[in-house]
Amino acid sequence: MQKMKERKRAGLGKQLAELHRWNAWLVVALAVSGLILSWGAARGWLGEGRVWIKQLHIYIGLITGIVLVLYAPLLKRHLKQLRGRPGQRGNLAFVVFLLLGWLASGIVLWQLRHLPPRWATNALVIHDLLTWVGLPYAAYHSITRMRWAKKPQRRAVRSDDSAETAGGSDTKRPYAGGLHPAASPQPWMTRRQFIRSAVGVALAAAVLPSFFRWMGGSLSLTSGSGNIAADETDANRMLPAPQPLPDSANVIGGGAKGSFRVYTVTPLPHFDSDTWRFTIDGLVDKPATWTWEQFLAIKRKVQVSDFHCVTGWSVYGNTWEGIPLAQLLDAAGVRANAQFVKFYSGDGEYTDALSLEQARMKDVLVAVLHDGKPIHRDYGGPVRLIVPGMYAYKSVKWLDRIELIDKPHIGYWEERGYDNDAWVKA
Ligand SMILES: Nc1nc2c(c(=O)[nH]1)N[C@H]1C(S)=C(S)[C@@H](COP(=O)(O)O)O[C@H]1N2
Ligand SMILES: [Mo]
Repeated sequence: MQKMKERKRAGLGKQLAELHRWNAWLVVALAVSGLILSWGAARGWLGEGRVWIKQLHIYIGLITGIVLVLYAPLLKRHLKQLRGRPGQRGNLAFVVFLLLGWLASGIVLWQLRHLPPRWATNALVIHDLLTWVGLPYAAYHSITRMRWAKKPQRRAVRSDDSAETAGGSDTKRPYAGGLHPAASPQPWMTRRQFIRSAVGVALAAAVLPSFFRWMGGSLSLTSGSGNIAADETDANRMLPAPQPLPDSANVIGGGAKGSFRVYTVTPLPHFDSDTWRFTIDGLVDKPATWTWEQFLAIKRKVQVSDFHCVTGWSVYGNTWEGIPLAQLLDAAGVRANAQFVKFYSGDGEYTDALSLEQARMKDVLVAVLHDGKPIHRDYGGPVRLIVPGMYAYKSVKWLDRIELIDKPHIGYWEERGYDNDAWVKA
């Protein structure tokens, strides 16, 4: 009877150890791929690889779901095994909570094209928040459990160590070594405590600054503009500054909610009104090139719209001011054989395209101001395209040329695996 119980216990221990190992490696793989995906500066040189890494991240995430399913029937016995060890039970509960949270929010992000954007917005906040908390926790957990961190060096440590594995407080437990602890002087901190604190402090120092920066940005869904502080100097030198129309100056959208993540596939370019030019050419009757001052003389309109990135973040209620694309097209006189409109970024790399019919939608804007202010260089200023009905990879930053063409053009990200159909489902 006793033996059978023991054997059963050993079997459970083995299964749990196996699942724990799997889970640990999956979390490492998810952490690495996830951090790469969130690393804005790597977008350009990763190119198509980014789309692959995203697929990989999704598949690995789904595998953690399988590990959780395999674990579920063991949960009850595992908890029983951990009776009287509140520390370890707490750890278990937290890890399961993390994994379920990552999985659920990850599935929403994976399927975001079929869901309302608000779902993805919330799922991304949850996914990120769990990552901010969960990754340092996982790092702490694995570092402090490594053999060298546990290895007792002195007797005084040993007593603490055995008490610790039993779940916390270092009193009550009978002393495991030969000597009574009182016989040797107690160090003010055991090796184990020291290592734990050092690891904790180091991780906090490494993570907290960027965490607070993220809090200030991503979580400030209610605070005003998603753009960086107004006094932050703009790398562009565009003079004179565009004067906002009243609707724009009054920010009729009430101020953008959420924050833009700065995306670029090249080093951030910058522009000077002395050399900046804007061109419309290709299959038009009246190709034209404008200087900044001439461009500012073109009649503009104000619109309020939401902005959705296909990676899950959105900025709601942007007050954009700019030239409706249809107006520019009409002025240029689109020829009958033109079928598509190609957009060029002044970064020299990024392009995208719309069909003529899409380009003539009335909310497609060649934008110059955001929430009453010139568009900051980081966010595509002085001039960027805005296509509210589609994911923002269509919204070319640093737009400086529009070309009318008769064949489809595959844009920068579409060439690297993004869907040419960029419609946001309402
Ligand atoms: N020139 C250029 N335009 C671009 C991009 C880019 O990398 N380069 N990224 C696109 C994508 S995927 C998004 S989500 C938005 C991001 O705009 P933001 O950097 O102002 O947040 O710009 C779009 N336009
Ligand atoms: Mo995007």
